[in-house]
Amino acid sequence: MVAPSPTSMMLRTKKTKAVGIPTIDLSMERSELSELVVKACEEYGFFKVVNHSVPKEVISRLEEEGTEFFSKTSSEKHQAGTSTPFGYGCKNIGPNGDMGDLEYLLLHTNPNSISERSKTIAKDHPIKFSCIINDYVEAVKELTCEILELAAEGLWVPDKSSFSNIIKDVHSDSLLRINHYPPVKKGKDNWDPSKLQNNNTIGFGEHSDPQILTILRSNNVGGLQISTQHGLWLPVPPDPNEFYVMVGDALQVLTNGRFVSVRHRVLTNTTKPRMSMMYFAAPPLNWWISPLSKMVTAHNPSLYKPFTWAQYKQAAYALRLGDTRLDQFTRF
Ligand code: GA4
Repeated sequence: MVAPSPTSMMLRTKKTKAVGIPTIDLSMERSELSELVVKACEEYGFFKVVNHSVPKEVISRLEEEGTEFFSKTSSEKHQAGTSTPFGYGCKNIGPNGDMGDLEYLLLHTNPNSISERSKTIAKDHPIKFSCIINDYVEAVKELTCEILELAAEGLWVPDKSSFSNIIKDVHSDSLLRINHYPPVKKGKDNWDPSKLQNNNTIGFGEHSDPQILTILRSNNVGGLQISTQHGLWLPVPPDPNEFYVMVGDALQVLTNGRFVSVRHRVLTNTTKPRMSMMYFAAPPLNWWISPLSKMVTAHNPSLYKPFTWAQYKQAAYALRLGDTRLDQFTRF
């Protein structure tokens, strides 16, 4: 078998322009880094980061907890609370009938909320569980702030903390999600050709994330795909040691459309279980979201009406998963 080379992960568009997922090495020189972050956020709204600061043990401990939780019986898992929206969910995504071939844990990252949830998710070791979640959230939040500061520098925003301060707020509405996609075997019950994508079922349907930034890590099983600006679905190679970064709708607004939120989906594997963990970095509920003044000029007027994060969430939860929610808040 031939080992995959970087070029083998690239696709070509009709005009033979190579498209591939940007990889950003965080140990590089800062000025170069900030330019690369901006470029990736503009072109893909998606990139991979390597040489990040999140300790390996912090990641592996969360992975172990996730594996332990999802191996429980269905009735034990349901005791973690129904996902409306927080707790354990199975197949249902959101309140409007969206379904996927997955199960998940969705948690608010507020430490009090984590401590309460731990009592039902990990009944026999709630304190250990909440420490593992808090350590992961803190480490990934730090990585998120570093990336947001690089983005602000690359955009020449005068205060490089303009984006990161939003998620550092103690009332930030950031979330942590652990998704488990059991393998889906070909069988007469689940193999309806009209519901298949390249012979796989849909684990999590096409959507963009409403928040500022999503930091994703998965085990070694693929399935994630991103939609490029050329309308191609690009498979994302799994890498358990590194993180993928996704621009969310709120960052698209803060940059007045210069960065694009990435549409993505997950297909199930036919033989292996995929587990992924996402940190969704969000503003506090009462935070007003509108383009930073640096991003608005006479030639480039604000594309969006101001709205609070609570208003945006309300709009998101009133729509289907795949709907484009920003349309309701555009000026033109
Ligand atoms: C997508 C990103 C996050 O997973 C999430 C999802 C949320 C949910 O599963 O409850 C939503 C979805 C997500 C976007 C539109 C609404 C809300 C399901 C849904 C139909 C937790 C989030 O914040 O938005």
